[in-house]
Amino acid sequence: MSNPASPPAVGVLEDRPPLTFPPGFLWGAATAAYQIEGAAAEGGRTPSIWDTFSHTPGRVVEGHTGDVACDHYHRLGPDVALMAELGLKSYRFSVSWPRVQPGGSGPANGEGLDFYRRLVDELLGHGIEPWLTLYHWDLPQPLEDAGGWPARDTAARFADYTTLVADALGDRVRYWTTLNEPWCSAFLGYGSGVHAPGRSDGADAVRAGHHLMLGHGLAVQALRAARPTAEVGVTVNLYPVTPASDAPADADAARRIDALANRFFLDPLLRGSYPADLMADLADVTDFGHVRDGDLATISTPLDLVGVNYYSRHVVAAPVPGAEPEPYWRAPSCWPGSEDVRFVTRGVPVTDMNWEIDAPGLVETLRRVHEEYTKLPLYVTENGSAFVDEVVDGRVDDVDRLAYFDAHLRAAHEAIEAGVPLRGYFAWSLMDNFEWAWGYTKRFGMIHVDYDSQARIPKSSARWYAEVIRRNGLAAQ
Ligand code: IFM
Repeated sequence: MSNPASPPAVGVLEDRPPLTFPPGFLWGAATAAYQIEGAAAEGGRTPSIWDTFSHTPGRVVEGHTGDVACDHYHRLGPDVALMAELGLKSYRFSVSWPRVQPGGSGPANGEGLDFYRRLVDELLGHGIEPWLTLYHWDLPQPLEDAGGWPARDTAARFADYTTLVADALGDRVRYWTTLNEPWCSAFLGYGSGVHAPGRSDGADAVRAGHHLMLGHGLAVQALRAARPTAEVGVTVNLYPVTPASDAPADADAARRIDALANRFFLDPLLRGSYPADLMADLADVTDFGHVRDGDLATISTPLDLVGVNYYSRHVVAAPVPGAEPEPYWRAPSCWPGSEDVRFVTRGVPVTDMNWEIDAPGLVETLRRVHEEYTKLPLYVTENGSAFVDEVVDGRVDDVDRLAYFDAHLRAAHEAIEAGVPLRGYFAWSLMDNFEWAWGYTKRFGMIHVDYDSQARIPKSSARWYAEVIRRNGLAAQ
């Protein structure tokens, strides 16, 4: 996948009307433990699959690791003060499983839990609502050694870990999400292997996806038992999938990718079943023998909210016999059973990840979840863009990122006007951080991080977002 050094601008902000969001709209920003905390070997923390993966030569660009990251573990106070300066109403963070339950089983590590107690207390002290994600990809390494997410027992371990966190933090955290983006954990971690643990087996990816959702269902039940008043949900990353042409074969390619990317998760979580067409597409990959009686009822345990992460759209076309696959999707594939589907670029502006910028896709996605799946409150739990930033005279004028946020907030507002019960929006990300296989080479933050000095500089987008929050909406441009 090529990544242009200077991606095209999204467009200038002009002639745009002011928009106001509903009262109480939850304006936030998000991060994840391994991407920002650092302190990888401190306070009793033991390795996760991402420590092992990032320390394996060739896995992460330039050999970057999360050992130090943004050193947030040691900078919690000033970082929360920055959030307060921006006026954030909520902060979405994840708990590092190997920090609070080293090894992934057994008793809690008090020192690890204390870090999150301090974080939550600091947030509450500044009037910022903590939003806790239990799993943002950092599986304790011993659980991977025992089989990882393709192994059923990992789901039970996840529920035990959830109880430890709920007992420690349930008195002060109202909003909980179990998993972040299970598609990535399953299909990038065990399918293409471009994410930790770096395994490549289609059947394992499908099993991993099922056990992640089973773990989610068990975790919801554990949370409800420990904290009946908690607001509990899950975060899925969704894409509109569009056929490249009107040809029936392209429509079928879109159906297949939609099944794997979206419906693989939405249907079990919100309808309690796997889509029949998905199971047929995967017939040569797995017989779904790993699905046991009662699993789908557990997976679809009722929720209080659904989190949607939205970044871009997939445009796809039917396989061309004998053609080379697109480089990004070259085998091993993260699309088991549909490896030959072609991902097409339309020539529209892209971010530094080479992801097409498609704000209308957010309206489509939110409407689809609301109209086809659930009447529960929805939250955009991540949305944002990587661009190449330059520090000039101590400032970062990230107009492209700002325009991306503006366009997507307008889309979020359009969805609300269309009847979607969208209750909040979390910008990804609060600060630049470890972007997984891309290491520190991609910057998604509203706050610039100098990884040598750990100095933070709020970018133009951060100042702009602070004003959006202050007004509860967008000013006229
Ligand atoms: O950085 C990631 C995040 O961890 C999960 N959602 C997508 C972001 C950008 O790739």
